Amino acid sequence: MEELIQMIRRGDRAALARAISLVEDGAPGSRELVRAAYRTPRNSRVIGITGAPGVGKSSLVDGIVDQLRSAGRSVAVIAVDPSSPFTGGAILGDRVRMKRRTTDPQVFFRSLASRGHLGGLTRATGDVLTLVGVAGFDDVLVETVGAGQSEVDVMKYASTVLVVLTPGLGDSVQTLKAGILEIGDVFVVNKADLPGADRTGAELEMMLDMRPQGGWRPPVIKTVATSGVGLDELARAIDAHYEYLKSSGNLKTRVRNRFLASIEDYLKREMVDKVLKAASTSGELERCLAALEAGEDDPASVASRLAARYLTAGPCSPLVRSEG
Ligand SMILES: Nc1nc2c(ncn2[C@@H]2O[C@H](COP(=O)(O)OP(=O)(O)OP(=O)(O)O)[C@@H](O)[C@H]2O)c(=O)[nH]1
Ligand SMILES: [Mg+2]
Repeated sequence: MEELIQMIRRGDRAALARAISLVEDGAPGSRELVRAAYRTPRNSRVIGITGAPGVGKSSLVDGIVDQLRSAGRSVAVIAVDPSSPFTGGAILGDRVRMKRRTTDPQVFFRSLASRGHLGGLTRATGDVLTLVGVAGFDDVLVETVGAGQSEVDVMKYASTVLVVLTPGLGDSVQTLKAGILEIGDVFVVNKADLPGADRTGAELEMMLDMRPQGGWRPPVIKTVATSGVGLDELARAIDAHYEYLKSSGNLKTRVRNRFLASIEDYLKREMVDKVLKAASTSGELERCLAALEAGEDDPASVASRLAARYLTAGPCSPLVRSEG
């Protein structure tokens, strides 16, 4: 695995693709691989792109890749869950579209299919981003359909988050998924060639003005991804946000928060495993379930009791065990 990491570091794209597959499948040795990846310097800028199905995220990614390539930067694109029920056919379109880039060694494209298990998508994406970072790309673009919590959670891994909307839906700004407005660093009104772009832009500006001020005020940028209008402005906004993160010290905070979120994620799993295993071995879990069935207890009380009993940090029961 150490050797595979070295190959990725030297720019071997086939090795990178293989490593991503191992992580995606949770194959034997993949934890070891990720562990080695975390111990290798990574300095990629991670740009997240999220928004409702069909707003033009992939088209924008395409345009942004062009912008970044003209600036001489290498780019990896990770499209998360393009096989969602909303976007059945998109994966094919994405593949065809990105095909013309396969001749450019400074562009790497990969789709990640959601394996459907809760939290697994976020975790796998974080690991994949770490691997891509080892490959030394200047920029990593992550596209997710902002349809569910896990897709929004993926944006935790980005240092700059683009939230994409389209005009014409009238109330598109009002129907923004809760939480999406908060995570946006740059807002994009794509399909600005369609009627209503100015109104959508104005509504967004108004909502952003109502946010607590201080620090970075997200810009609202109108684009026509299919013809390239506004993409240079978008690229400048991405750069400006990154500069802001660096000069304000917030980049460090974001990276730390990302690590913290990751630790939290693993910790929850460790603790749940530990408590359930212990309670099951002792037979207590069975008794609790019987009490619940008989209407003599409730899940919250059971959980508190089990946690109090089995989450004791003694020398014989370390909270953190090494990965087996
Ligand atoms: N008129 C207009 N159409 C656009 C624009 N940008 C993208 N489209 C079209 O909108 C459709 C969806 O574009 P995609 O880039 O696949 O959108 P997406 O958000 O990636 O879609 P999913 O991944 O399926 O959620 C395609 O038919 C694009 O050609 C734009 O600026 N103006
Ligand atoms: Mg897409």
